[in-house]
Amino acid sequence: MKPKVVVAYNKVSPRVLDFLSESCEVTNFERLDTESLPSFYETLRDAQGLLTSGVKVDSALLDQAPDLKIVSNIAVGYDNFQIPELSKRKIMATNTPGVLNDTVADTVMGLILAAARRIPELNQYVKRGQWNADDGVNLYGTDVHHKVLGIIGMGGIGTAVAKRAHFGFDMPILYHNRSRHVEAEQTLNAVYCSLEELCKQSDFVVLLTPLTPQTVKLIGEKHFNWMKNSGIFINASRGATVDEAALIQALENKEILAAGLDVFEQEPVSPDNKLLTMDNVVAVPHIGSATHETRLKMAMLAAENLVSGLQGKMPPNMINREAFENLL
Ligand code: 8YV
Repeated sequence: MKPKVVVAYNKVSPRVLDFLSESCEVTNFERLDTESLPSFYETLRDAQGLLTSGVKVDSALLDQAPDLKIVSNIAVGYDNFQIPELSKRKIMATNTPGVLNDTVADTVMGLILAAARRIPELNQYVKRGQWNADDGVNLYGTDVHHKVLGIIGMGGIGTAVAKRAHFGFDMPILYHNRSRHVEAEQTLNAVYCSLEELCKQSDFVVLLTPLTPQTVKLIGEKHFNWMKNSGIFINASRGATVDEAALIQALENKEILAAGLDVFEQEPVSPDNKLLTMDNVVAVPHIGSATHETRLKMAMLAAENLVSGLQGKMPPNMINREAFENLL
């Protein structure tokens, strides 16, 4: 009998569903809302696999899914998974590292350029018919090339950003990370430094750290004070890694020049959020990895992780490997 798998992801490609259906009995929930939730939980009751993106997998959900063997996230970040709880129940957890690095790095460079050169603001200006021949200095932005880039979180995405900045924009790179990245130091001249030094010396501060209990509100008032008044802050990690109230205050008080944000404390962001009223804030709706090509690769990799786990193998991108060392 094929194992039962629940897919909870909006618009998973038919190619991924076909691949899963070769070895699993698949039930697909494109959206979880009050209407579909009872049937989602009902289906989970005897499911062995769950393929999802961003759905909170905690003890409340796991209590409804006693047969679950593996949960596979279509994302590199897995702050939606309660890992200790999954490990305790001997449920495998997987994610999708690597395949999204270049795409997210492109988004980060887009946010840097958009914020520095005021592209969304000036796009509106032109489209509203406000452009006139006398315009001059009031349209100026700030250079990106040759400016200092500070990267907080030098993993695969951070390295892909650093490559673009080093080779394409001649930017000196500073970075802060849990561990040293020798290759980035050797090939990109990246210089390791403390968070304080990074904030003080960078023209652009890019936050890419995963959300963990240690990184909640990692960046707050102190860090914005350390940053240059001409500094631009970019967040492409998770909204919760930044104290959003402190960011709003720093922008209002002109402690920093601008921000480019892919992520927010609350998503979708509330229309009342003050950040949305600021011309010097470039905001996009958590689209870091959102291209057709990359989202397909992520979903396929997540499906492969799921199938290999259900076949009793160690999935290639296992998060809680230590919980299984003696079992698989
Ligand atoms: C997606 C992400 O937004 O991979 C991550 O951690 O944040 C993004 O790629 C996520 O998969 C939600 O769909």
